[in-house]
Amino acid sequence: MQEKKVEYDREKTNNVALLKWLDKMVEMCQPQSVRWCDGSKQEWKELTDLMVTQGSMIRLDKKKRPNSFLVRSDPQDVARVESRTFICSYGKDDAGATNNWQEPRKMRAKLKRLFKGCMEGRVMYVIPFCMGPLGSSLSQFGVQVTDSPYVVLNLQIMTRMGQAVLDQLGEKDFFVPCLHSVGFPLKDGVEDVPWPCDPENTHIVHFPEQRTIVSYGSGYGGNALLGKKCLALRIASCMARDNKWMAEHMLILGVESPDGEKTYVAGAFPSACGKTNMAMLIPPESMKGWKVSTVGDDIAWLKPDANGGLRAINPEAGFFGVAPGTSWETNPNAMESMRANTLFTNVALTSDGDVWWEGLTSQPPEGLTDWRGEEWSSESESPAAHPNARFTAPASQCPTIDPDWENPEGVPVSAFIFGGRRMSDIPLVYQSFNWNHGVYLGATLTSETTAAAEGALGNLRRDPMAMLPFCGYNMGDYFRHWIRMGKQLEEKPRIFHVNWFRKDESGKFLWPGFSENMRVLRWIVERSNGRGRAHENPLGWVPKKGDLDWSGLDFSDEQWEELMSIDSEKLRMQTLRHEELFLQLSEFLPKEMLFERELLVSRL
Ligand code: TSX
Ligand code: MN
Repeated sequence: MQEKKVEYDREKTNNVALLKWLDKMVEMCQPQSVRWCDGSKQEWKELTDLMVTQGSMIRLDKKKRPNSFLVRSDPQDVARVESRTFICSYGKDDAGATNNWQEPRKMRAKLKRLFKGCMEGRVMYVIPFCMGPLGSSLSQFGVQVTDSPYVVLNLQIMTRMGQAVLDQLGEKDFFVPCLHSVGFPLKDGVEDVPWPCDPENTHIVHFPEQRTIVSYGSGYGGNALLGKKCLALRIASCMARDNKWMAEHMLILGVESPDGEKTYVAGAFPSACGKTNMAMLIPPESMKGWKVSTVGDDIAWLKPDANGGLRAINPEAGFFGVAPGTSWETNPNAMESMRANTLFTNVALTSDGDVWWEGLTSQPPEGLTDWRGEEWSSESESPAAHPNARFTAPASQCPTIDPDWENPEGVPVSAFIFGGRRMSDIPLVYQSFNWNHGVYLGATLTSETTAAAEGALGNLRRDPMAMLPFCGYNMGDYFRHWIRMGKQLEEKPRIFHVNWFRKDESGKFLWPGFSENMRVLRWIVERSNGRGRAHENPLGWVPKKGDLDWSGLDFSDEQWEELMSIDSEKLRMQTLRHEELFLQLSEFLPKEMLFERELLVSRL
């Protein structure tokens, strides 16, 4: 095959490093043409029209779901693939035992073979993007090249992108090069398919020292929208370690008290804990004057400020949320956010051109088409929407979006919350005794899984700080970085653990959850502001029933006692037994974590 010299517009930027990188990418991938993306409405229209015409996308009913579209992925390309995600640091120990590692030189050789000619017959889209508000010192630039118009459309919602980014990037500023291909070249008369991909050869690769990302073979979510998990978590966690800030898998929300006091908290929750619902929480009407606002639902970048406190931005501009389970009952703000200008992936299609998924309504409507494009009825064996079906919606459309969500200075964070799904043993809420004890709570974060899964302890799965799949370096060093941040900070956020999912003996949830979580949130912000009462127990500082606001909720003393009870003997045995992850990391584990474990065991 003769290599063609593909020309492209070199006048868009004076950034020599960018042009040099693009030259290399174009020569390697051999696209038919190159298109600079500008993030405009015109571009959105052209690419949605193109995908609809190609049969890759369905325009939803213009009245019911204006300017919104449904995409169905290949059934083999429906989620992140952790087994194909690599951290290619020079040393294996720098990636740590919880990451896949391969020697960078070997990986580069493999990727070169995969990428050679991989964009033949396709357009290479060049997407300059910014994670974080434009003009913020906490933001980071990236440039993604991709052969997927679906990626361009998603990044229009999820990031700030286009010419304004190129202008700000200027000539020498640092950016993260992100190379992506679906791995389906159109050579020798190969016909295109609605969702091109190459599942057999999928690779999601990070080079933390070079701060570069290469992704091949998948067009889905975190595998393909490289600004999100790859840049904003894996690469950013390495930048944060080196430059003394924090890149965390956390929601950010604001709490406003009736007298106008505003407190921001950030929260890490493993999957299936309702993190997006929490980020968009609506307080119960009976708690008059209390308000919650949303800064972000997934990722927080936090930097120490001049006063020794922490300030946070949401590096994203949209929500890439799991659709199933989202409804007007569980999350009205998410429902409002996706009323228009939204991309839906792998949800079901209704006969009147709208979307549906399990949990949206108690009864499915008649005449559904499932996520694979097949007719579906309630007798069908499989769900109508894929369990990992997504909506991509602009954050600006969220009714509770915080007035400061795009403040370049970020928002001041007063508390961290770690949450797990724990059916039987952990109380509703407790506060750590101090920073290092709080780091221990995050490091030992554990959640119940529905099925016996990889890395599971029974059906309990360890997910330290909800970062296990997203930390770009050694987890032991990551805990050490947290401890070091605590030493650096004058005004440390207070640290809490919550559990909305405790059940009684008959299997009934003890806590009503959802809006009622505001009662816990109120106690958390009052504690963080130096008020609010608490009492010592072996796990930490806990509220007595009278320390929470119960206005408008019937909750008996007996229910409260059961919800907050701890079985010291059981917890002690568990602490001693469930050491798998700690042992896996043992030679890198900070001694402070071992001390905290010893202290906990002796308190129990
Ligand atoms: O998101 C949830 N949150 C956080 C909300 C701000 N969910 C859904 C999790 C699935 C991803 C919850 N589910 C929460 C919760 O606080 N709590 C529960 C458990 C629960 C489920 C149903 C009820 C109560 C608790 N229903 C009734 O009590 C009627
Ligand atoms: Mn996430």
